[in-house]
Amino acid sequence: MPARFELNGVFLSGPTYKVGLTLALAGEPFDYVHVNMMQGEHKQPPYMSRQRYGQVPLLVDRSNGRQLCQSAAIMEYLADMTGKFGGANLDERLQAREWMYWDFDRLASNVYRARAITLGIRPAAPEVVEFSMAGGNAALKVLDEHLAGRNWIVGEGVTIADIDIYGVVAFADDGGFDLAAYPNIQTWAGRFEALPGFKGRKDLLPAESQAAA
Ligand SMILES: N[C@@H](CCC(=O)N[C@@H](CS)C(=O)NCC(=O)O)C(=O)O
Repeated sequence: MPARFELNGVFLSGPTYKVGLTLALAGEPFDYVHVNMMQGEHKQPPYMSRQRYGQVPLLVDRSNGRQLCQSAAIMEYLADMTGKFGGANLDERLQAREWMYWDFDRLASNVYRARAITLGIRPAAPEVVEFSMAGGNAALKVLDEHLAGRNWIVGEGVTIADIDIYGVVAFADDGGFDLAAYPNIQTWAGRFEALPGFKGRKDLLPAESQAAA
């Protein structure tokens, strides 16, 4: 029987990793469909009719036919559906959402951009690299200070805010950021990596489509 969830994405993609990680930590098996971005599959009508932005990831919930885009929105959906990682109460849920919006505004934008430039995926002028490094380091400092004396970003347990932000921090090295400068982030990341079901970014998503185990 096919798995309930079908994750469409690319193994190198941070947002795809975030969604796969949420599923893995929640103990939800998923079929994985590789989207051939090199051949522009994500901009073709069959894919765009399911993912209006022409991006990965796309999550299909086969139990009800929903086709969901935007990693943060997908993670909120998964928290609702599984009853996991959504926060212990409304205040925690709101705080988790706040951190996720902050992530895409300040952290992910800079870290993912710096990574894409460093890996040669996106050409850019040196000023863009400087801008991204400065913005990324400023955001890492905010996160590091917030994590002082805390186990998790919100409340006393793991939330989708941790998963979302870990899904950026895991790519910081590639972007040339030195995480040794952020000891609280390093401690938190180690704690996160010890969670049951955790898989690193190089182990979670295959390079090709794969049915759930
Ligand atoms: N805000 C989106 C960002 C998704 C995103 O940037 N995906 C990239 C791959 S990592 C993509 O599909 N890029 C192709 C494009 O934007 O045309 C999310 O979180 O899902």
